[in-house]
Amino acid sequence: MNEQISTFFEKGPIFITGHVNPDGDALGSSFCLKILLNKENIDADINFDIENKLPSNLDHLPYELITKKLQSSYETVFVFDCGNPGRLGRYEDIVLKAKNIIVIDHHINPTFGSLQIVDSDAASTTQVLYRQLLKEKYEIDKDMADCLLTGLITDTGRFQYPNTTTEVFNIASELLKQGADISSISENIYGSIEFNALKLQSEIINRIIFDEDIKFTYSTIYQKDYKKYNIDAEETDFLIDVVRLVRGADIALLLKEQVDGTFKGSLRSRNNFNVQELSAIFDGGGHKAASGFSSSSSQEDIIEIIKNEIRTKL
Ligand SMILES: [Mn+2]
Repeated sequence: MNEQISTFFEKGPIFITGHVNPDGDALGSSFCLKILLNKENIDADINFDIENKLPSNLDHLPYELITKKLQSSYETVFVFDCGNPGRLGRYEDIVLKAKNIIVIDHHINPTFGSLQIVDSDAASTTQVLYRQLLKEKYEIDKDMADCLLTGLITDTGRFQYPNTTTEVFNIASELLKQGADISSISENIYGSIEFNALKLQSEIINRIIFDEDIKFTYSTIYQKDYKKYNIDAEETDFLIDVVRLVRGADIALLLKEQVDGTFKGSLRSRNNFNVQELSAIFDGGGHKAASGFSSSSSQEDIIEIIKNEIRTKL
């Protein structure tokens, strides 16, 4: 790939975005580019389709850079951590109408983009962006390093998932040299949970079911839980990691009831089981170790479908 992203820096107006309800990787990579463009005195708008508000445990990222009023169209868009345009939410049209669509990602085979800078073996999109910035000889300052490290931490489950390669550690090491503050970032993401979110966690733990035969563990969050504990849905993303803790469970599912009664599912695997294939049944996406989907089927049906699929793959 000889294409340079810098070629497109002059082809404004520019818009930067990532997948709907962005996580640490989508936000980290997007904000990193935004900071770089600011330093280069290049105008760029940045925003995401967010259901409620941006997650508080990622608010070490420069949320203040979010663009309040967007233009109606853009010449160039940069899309981070998003494998298909349907995951852009309300920005799908604005992205697909742009002349230059630059997709920087680590999902398997993104389905769009006039230029794709993609490595599905990379642990995070920030890893892909880091390599690209290095290749194009950009200097990475502390603020950019904090953004890139955030994606690396969250998408490797704090350097624990099988995608945690020596390159991941080398990049993390370089980012620390640039001043990235790993301890305060980690503390913000994992070390402090809203009191009510912690109480909600106890309910989710109570509901965990462990199907030992197929090494499958799952639990559910209902709308009534959000009300009871006065919590926004985006503050509960970490709960899948709690469901995943059960010893002997290789596959974990957290179902999250939506306002309209449908469900969103988050899947994680501990071994080499490919949970992306489970999400694909519901047209969802993601990676081998972490994936997600939406479904209007009943809770019971979703769980049954997943159990059956696991059985066929054992
Ligand atoms: Mn990612």
